[in-house]
Amino acid sequence: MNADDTNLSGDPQAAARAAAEHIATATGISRHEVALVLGSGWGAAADLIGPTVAELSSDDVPGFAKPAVAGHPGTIRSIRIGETGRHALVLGARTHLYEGRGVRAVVHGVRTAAAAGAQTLVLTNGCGGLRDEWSAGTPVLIRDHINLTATSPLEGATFVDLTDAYSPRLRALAREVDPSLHEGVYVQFRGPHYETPAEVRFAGRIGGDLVGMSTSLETIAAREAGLEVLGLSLVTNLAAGISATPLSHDEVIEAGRAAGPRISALLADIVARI
Ligand code: 8IG
Repeated sequence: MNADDTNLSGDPQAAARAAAEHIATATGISRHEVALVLGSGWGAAADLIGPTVAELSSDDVPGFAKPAVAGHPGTIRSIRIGETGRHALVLGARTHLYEGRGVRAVVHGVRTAAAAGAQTLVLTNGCGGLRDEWSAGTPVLIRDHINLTATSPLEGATFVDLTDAYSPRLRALAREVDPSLHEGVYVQFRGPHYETPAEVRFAGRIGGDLVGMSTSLETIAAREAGLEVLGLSLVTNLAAGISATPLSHDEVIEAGRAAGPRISALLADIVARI
């Protein structure tokens, strides 16, 4: 291994392979077929997927750092999926673009998941909702995204098709588990500030239903790596100007806590069928 392979200033794919090797050695699981990124509100879901085989502190894994956000645990877990003999790699530590570590750091977890053998990636997040019928605590399937970060995780002339970036097959599977699931278009802003009401109206006019600060860049990197992506948002607050009250991070944490049991069961049921 080159010294450079363990950080993100060299070849990012080599850094991902180094992280995947570390995970395989530290967990004793050579291949993780499914990977999940658990965002705000989704943290409890891992426990229902199956027994935890190993838990690593993310800052022990090459290229990962301690998470910056309250309510986002900094662990990477290997979980056996029910009795299937397959394993899920659960990334509890997402890096957001607004942390300033660069876009390579944002998608390092996704590239590591691909290098660890994953063919399916479940991306979850907490977000703002634009539809007033989607109250805080409503889970929504991501049908498509609009990336308003003005950046891409792809470097050089890497042209990746994003038609059906959010797998129609996995969306149908999720709706088999819960036919009441809504679908929406996720708009990624850079953050960390929430949007103004005018920006939320803009997001709606260009076709968005959800606003957040993650997921789109991860999906782009996942599609580059050939992963099949399922995106699940939890509306933890109505977006600015949609609700009468100002947004607060406490509200976000509380909505996630209250919705926890339902969305955890939903996620575990979906993962069991992937
Ligand atoms: I949780 O209202 C959460 N994340 N951009 N807007 C944006 N991100 C969010 C929001 C929101 N709520």
